[in-house]
Amino acid sequence: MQQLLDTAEKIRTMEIRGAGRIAAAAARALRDYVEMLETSSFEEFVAKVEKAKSILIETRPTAVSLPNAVMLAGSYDAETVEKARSQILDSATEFIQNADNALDNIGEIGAKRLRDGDTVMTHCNSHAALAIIKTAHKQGKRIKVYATESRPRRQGFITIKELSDAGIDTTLIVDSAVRYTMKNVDTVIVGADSITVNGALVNKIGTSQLALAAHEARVNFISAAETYKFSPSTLFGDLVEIEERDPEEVISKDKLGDMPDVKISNPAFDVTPSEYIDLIVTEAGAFPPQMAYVIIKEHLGWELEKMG
Ligand code: RUB
Repeated sequence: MQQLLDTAEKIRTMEIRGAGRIAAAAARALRDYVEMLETSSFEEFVAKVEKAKSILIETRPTAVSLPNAVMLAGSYDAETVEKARSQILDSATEFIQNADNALDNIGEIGAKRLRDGDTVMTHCNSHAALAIIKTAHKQGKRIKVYATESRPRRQGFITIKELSDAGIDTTLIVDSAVRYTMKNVDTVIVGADSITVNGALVNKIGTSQLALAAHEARVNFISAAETYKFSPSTLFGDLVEIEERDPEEVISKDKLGDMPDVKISNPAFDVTPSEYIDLIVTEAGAFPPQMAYVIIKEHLGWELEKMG
């Protein structure tokens, strides 16, 4: 259990971050926990596995990849400890493997949308978005990237490191330079924490500003998202909870000093409506956002059965 609690803490504090990494870490933690779980009572096994699942799911509220990963990795229908254990080990291993392959497919599919000489803008740090840019670069296309800083946690610094390590022409901009810079951009590519049934994209705070600026400048706007980033519960009316993080991430109490009455708001994600999204690139193909329902139905049907 201690290992699983450590992973949960790393997700909460963002030592492990990004919807895809969070999903894979949760699947691994659950697999390792189940492998070591010592009990011969099936009731106890079920209770402990369910408890472990909710500990992982409760770490961060916005990325649907987390509950989807825990449900897919932790699925079993056997009614004995050993059979259920072995089904979970298989499900979790399959999820981790599929998630890895999905990134390769997204890279291949999305790279077709980039031409030699294109300039891309990206936001935060998304492995799915970077898979597209890196694949196009490996194919010999000359791609230039503007990466936003992504305050307050500055995930843009991770992005510029990854891009420059890959030998890609990279420029860092502050978040408020997005609209000014958009005139030089051909395509915006971002990741996804959740995609709702009506094709809205929930992603790092500021994403909707990129989308708005891209729309105004007639620039393509693409989200790169594995199918497990679509949210089945939105089909049943649930809203995606936007995580509000510690104000200390924005400014420390010391620096606020003589302004104790000033409040700090630190929403970690925002919502981009489907009208501003040209394409969602998944491992199963490139879809318009209006097809979110079909993706949920075909790829996350297990969840619908459980709910329906
Ligand atoms: C990360 C973020 C990323 C998505 C997709 O937010 O918004 O764009 O999670 O990432 P945080 P990936 O840093 O708060 O976790 O494509 O790597 O899954």
